[in-house]
Amino acid sequence: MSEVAYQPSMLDLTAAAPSLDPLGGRLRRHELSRGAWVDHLPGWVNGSDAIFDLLLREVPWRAERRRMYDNEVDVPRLLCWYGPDRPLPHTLLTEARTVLTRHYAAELGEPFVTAGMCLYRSGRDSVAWHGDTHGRSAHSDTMVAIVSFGSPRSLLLRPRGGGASLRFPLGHGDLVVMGGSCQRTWEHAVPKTSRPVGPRVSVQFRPAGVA
Ligand SMILES: O=C(O)CCC(=O)C(=O)O
Repeated sequence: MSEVAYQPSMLDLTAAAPSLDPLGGRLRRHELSRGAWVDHLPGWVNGSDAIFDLLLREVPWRAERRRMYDNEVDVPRLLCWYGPDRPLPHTLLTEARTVLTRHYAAELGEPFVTAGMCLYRSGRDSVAWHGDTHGRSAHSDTMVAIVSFGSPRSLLLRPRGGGASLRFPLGHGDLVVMGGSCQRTWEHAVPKTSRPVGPRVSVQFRPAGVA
């Protein structure tokens, strides 16, 4: 983690205990094509510094490798998976999952249960274009809710099969929810950047059987 240069007080100067803004009212829905949508709420989490600091220090981040043609390459970010029974590293994340489950209950019809975490150490870390199509999301509508901490990065979305991409800025404490058919009919990516950015942690809440 030598690339992780992080100064907590530079990001969120509210020293208050972490808290969540109400979701009602400010959450803005962007309807995409083919039954996909994205909800976006900048600054959902207040006091994000404490959470970000804890995530950087306490999450047992793991480097992974993946096959690419005939080679094995490093996955360009660190990862950690919290299954349904694994306690989350900060109570505010548990609260966030409960609030999201309650807010989307009528539309989603099931709780958010897992939390995938990614650490982008610098602008060289990224995730390539993909949809979360392992499991039920390959054929059914679902939701993936992302809470972002640390340096701002862009989440890009583009329709599968081609089309203009959309950019959602993901800043410290921001919420993005990809819903409807988004995982099967659109793809998303966090591209590398040559800007000198610090670390970013993404926390993705998903229902059971969606990955
Ligand atoms: O960094 C993010 O917020 C997106 C992560 C993502 O797309 C994934 O892990 O599947």
